[in-house]
Amino acid sequence: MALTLYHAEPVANSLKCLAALHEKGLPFTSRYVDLHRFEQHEPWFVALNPDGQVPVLDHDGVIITQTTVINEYLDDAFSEGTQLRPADALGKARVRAWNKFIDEHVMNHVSMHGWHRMVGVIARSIQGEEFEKLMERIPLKEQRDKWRTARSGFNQQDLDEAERKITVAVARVEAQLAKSPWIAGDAFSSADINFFSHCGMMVARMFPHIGTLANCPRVLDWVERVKARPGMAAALKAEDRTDPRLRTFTGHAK
Ligand SMILES: N[C@@H](CCC(=O)N[C@@H](CS)C(=O)NCC(=O)O)C(=O)O
Repeated sequence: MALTLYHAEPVANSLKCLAALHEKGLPFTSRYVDLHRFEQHEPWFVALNPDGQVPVLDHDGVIITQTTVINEYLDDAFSEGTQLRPADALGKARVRAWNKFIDEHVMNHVSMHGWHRMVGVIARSIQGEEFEKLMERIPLKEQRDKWRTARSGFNQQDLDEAERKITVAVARVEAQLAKSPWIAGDAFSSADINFFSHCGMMVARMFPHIGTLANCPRVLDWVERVKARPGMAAALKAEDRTDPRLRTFTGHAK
């Protein structure tokens, strides 16, 4: 059995699958894909994932994409280590509902702020002609548009609306953590990995007025509990080539 994960820095989508692999204690080859050098748009990588995005899982030569699908697959294919979803139907449904909420209503909004603050700096550092050449290689039109917008700067109204949605999501998780120790119930699950990777680990740093002790004490306590898990702690130590100046936005591990 051979597993390879193609991934970038331990944050957001890449962290989601790195954490699942470490939580399950599965041996895997880590293949760092350098987003700063646009390696995800190179032909060899687009041949693996036509969307030109990380992470990608290779299991004995079979390619699996989409983080939530990858994590479900790992849980279905391997019984070892942490079970990322409970065994019962209701427990599974709760985890799935939270993952759907995080994928559809959290991920993109935090990502917009990340792109505005971090990717924008990278995009503006590339000269016009070179930038256009790099854009030509991006397979998804949505991603090409996002790179262009990051270069010129996102609209303030869109940024404000994204922040409003993040406020709603954090309040929802805070309310849930008053009822159960983990997001989807009594056991740690892939929903905890998902919310931590896309929002929890950086909320206090990126959105200091949302991630306050007064506003979401349970979320902040939960962030510490998630970080302290050996699986997550190992995932957070993955290769990180982020420019230290940009790292301050997300609170990357290193
Ligand atoms: N829906 C995809 C999203 C993957 C995604 O957005 N990956 C980002 C990294 S967090 C990426 O590859 N960005 C580089 C790019 O789009 O050029 C998933 O869940 O796997």
